[in-house]
Amino acid sequence: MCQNNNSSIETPKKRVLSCIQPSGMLTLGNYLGALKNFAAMGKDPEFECIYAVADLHAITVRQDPKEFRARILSTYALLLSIGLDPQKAIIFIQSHVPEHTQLSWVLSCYTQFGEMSRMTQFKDKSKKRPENVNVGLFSYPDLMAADILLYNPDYVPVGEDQKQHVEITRDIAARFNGIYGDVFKMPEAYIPKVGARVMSLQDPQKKMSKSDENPNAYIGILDKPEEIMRKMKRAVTDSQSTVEVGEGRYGINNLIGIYGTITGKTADEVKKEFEGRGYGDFKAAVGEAVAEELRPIRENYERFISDKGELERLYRAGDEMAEHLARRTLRKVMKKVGFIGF
Ligand code: ATP
Ligand code: LTN
Repeated sequence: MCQNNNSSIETPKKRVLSCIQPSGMLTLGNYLGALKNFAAMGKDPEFECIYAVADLHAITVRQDPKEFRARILSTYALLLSIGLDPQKAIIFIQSHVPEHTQLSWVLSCYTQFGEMSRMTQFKDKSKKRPENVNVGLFSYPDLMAADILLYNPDYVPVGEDQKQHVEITRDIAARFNGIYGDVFKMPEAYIPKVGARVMSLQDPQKKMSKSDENPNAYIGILDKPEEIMRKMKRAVTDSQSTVEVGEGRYGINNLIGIYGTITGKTADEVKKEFEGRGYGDFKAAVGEAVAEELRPIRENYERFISDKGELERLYRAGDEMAEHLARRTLRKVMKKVGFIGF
C-alpha cells in the first residue's frame, strides 16, 4: 500500500506557552482560568505546548526556603496531574533555564519606565504589600516577556488578569523587531471565554486568590470533596432566590460561571435546571461538579508527588528541551544587539 508520507504539506503546529507561579496552593480560579486550558491544548494535536513553573517570579514575594522548595515540586507535579503528557509537552522549571533571566535584562533595556508604571498588577500588589515593593515586582513583566519571547509561541493561555502583561510583551517585541528586524514572533493571549475570572466565594467582587487570608474564599485544587462541599455551602450569595445571572448578583453570577464552565451548560440552561429550587440545591450541585472535576487531578497528584525520583527525571528532561529552544533565541538576540562571542 502506498503511504502518504508527505509531512511537508501538513500545517505546522501552533505553539503554546504558559507558566504558573508556585506561590501558594493553586485554586479553582487558577484551574478554570489557566490550567484547564493548558490541559485541553496539551491534548490537542494541533498544538505544541510548553509549560513552566515560574519559580523566579514567585520570589517577588518573600518565600520560606523550605516551603518554597516543596511548592516548586508540587506545582510541577500538578502540571503533570492535570493530564499533560511530558512526552508530548515540554514541562520545565523556569529557574533551571538561565536564558530567561538573561533575556529579561536585555528586554528591560527596551522597556520604558512609563509603560511599566501602568501595569495594574504592580499597582495592586504594591498596595497589598506596602512593606515589600521590590524592584523585581516592578520589572516582573520583563521576565514574563522573556519567558514568552524565548519560545516564539503563537498563543499564551492565561486568565484575564494577565492580559495586560501579554500586551506589554507584544509592545516590547514590536519595538525590538522594529530596530533589529523580525527576531520575535508576536504572541497572542488566549483567554478562556468562561472561567477567565473566578471570584472569591466570600467576597465575590474580588478575584479568587490563593493568597487570600480566608481559606473559605477559595477552593484549592487539592481540596477534598467534603471541604469543597463545605466551602460551597458557605459561599456568599444574595437575598433573592432565583438561580439566574443578574446585574450586581456577584455571588450567584460567580457560581453560575463555575458550574457552567465545568458542565458546559449555558446560563439559560442552568437557570432552567434550577427553576423552582433553592440556593441550597444549587450550591450542592456546584460543589459536586467541582469535586468530580478535581477528583482525578487529586488522585494523579498523589501518585506523582510520591515518586520524587521520577519527578526529577521528568523536569530534567523538560529543562533540557526548553533550554535547547531558549538558547537559540537568546543567541540571535545577543548577536543582533551587537554582543560578541555568541
Ligand atoms: P495571586 O492570587 O496570589 O495573586 P494568581 O493566582 O493570580 O496569584 P498565578 O498563580 O500566577 O497568580 O496565576 C496563574 C494563572 O491563573 C494565570 O494565568 C491567572 O490569570 C490565572 N488565574 C489566577 N486567578 C484566577 C481567577 N480567580 N480566575 C481565573 N483565572 C485566574
Ligand atoms: N505572571 C503570570 C505567570 C507567568 C506567565 C509567564 C504566564 C510567568 N511567566 C509567561 C504566561 C506566560 C501570572 O502571574 N499568572
